[in-house]
Amino acid sequence: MAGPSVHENCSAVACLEKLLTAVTLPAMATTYQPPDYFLLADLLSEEEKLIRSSVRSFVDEKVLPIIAKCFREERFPAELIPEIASLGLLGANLEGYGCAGLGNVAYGLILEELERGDSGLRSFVSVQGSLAMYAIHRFGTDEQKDRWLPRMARGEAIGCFGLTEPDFGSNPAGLQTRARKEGSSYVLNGNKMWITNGSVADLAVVWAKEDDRIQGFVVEKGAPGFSTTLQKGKWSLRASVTSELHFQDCRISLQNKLLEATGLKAALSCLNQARAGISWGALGAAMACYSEALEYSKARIQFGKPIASFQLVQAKLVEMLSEITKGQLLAYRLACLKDEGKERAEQVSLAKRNNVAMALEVARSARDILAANGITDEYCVGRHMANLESVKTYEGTHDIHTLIMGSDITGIPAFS
Ligand code: TGC
Ligand code: FAD
Repeated sequence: MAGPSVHENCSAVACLEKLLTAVTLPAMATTYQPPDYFLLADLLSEEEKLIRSSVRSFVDEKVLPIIAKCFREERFPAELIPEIASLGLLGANLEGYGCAGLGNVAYGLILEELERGDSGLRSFVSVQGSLAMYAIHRFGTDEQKDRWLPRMARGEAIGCFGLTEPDFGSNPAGLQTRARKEGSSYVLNGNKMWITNGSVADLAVVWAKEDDRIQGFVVEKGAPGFSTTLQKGKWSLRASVTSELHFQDCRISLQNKLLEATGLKAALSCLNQARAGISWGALGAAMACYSEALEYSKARIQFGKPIASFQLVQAKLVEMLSEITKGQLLAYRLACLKDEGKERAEQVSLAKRNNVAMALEVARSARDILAANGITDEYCVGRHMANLESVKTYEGTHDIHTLIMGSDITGIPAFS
């Protein structure tokens, strides 16, 4: 299998350099003090710290000033894509093809910072890098990789990942989308639903059954018989594009099959990548909520004192910080296991399940501390709380991850 060209390696290095030097550019001083009770920063390399600060500055300067308005208008801030790409954040832990080739701790820190801004932004980057690019990187032919990955890393081609269908969410094995070979084409029929980036994507990685075997295909925007419908009216992940994909006698070339992506296992192995990233992303949302609640509690006076002086408020803050700290250690260790190639899918389930449920509880507690102010979009806690309801559902619901772990520890699958 041919590796990436010299040119592509050079652009990966350029991405990384941009990421590392971004912090030296004139930047708005961040006032954000993330909780780090167990000195996790001591475990980070200088490179990881620099990457984190550059993404932190990007979020402070470019995301936070606009995100509440985007959420209100149910609009994904697509204008940020070029900068996200030029910082090397797309497919950042993939090797070659213009990708930054970062380790999983650095990649996790990127997702943590992005989700501190908004889960929708992290979703965009997760779907592009950990689902669509990863699927092509792992299962694609050399031609498919050369055609798509450099453009996807540069943000010039946007990808989506179509597994879920209207009648098959938690149980993708039953999916109904069909692919049949006809002459020099595959003909696809079926519908996908809840697909992040769907309506803005230049290519969709689509999972369909050929002779009852699940296979991966790349369907390009404009393919005859392929259309999308934007799903509107969400009260969660409003700053993210969610769409239905429709395939009606959709004709694609035989070359668009992901030859190595055979069986549900292939699709699920992509999910492992995104789920691991979510375990970091959710921390970012939780840390933003905790920080906002802590500041608020010190400034808000009731009964003549800051509410932070009341024991019940302190108990909430302590609970939030304790759970965040445990979640940080979990995500860090998972990333190290991934770097060593030792992680198991069930460990990924534990981290995704724990950290998302934790973040949702933290967001709810923070909203409670902000009380009435917590339901307005002047503060971030309500937006994060609403977003995390989706994050708890996608990439395997909380309960599906419970069953995955239950099956692992007892040896008895309880899915059906
Ligand atoms: P089961 O028989 O258990 O497994 C079928 C084959 O797959 C293997 N396998 C895995 N391989 C890699 N990674 C994993 N996590 C794997 N889990 C299972 C398994 O060993 C088997 O291999 P083989 O060789 O025997 O064929 O399959 P099942 O049909 O019983 O289903 C198991 C279950 C329920 C856990 C699975 O279907 C599941 O995970 N369901 C949840 C579906 C889900 O997570 N969908 C996510 C859609 S994408 C998305 O939500 C993107 S949101 C993105 C964003 O905006 O950020
Ligand atoms: P269902 O599977 O119908 O589940 C309903 C309830 O039943 C849940 O509580 C579930 O835990 C429970 N349940 C189901 N089976 C069992 C069981 N065996 N035992 C016990 N309880 C069970 N999908 C994609 O393919 N690509 C995407 O990009 C994508 N993006 C998304 C973005 C958003 C904003 C959202 C909300 C979803 C997205 N999804 C995407 C879909 C997501 O993966 C599914 O929603 C998820 O897998 C759950 O499927 P479902 O909603 O059909 O719920």
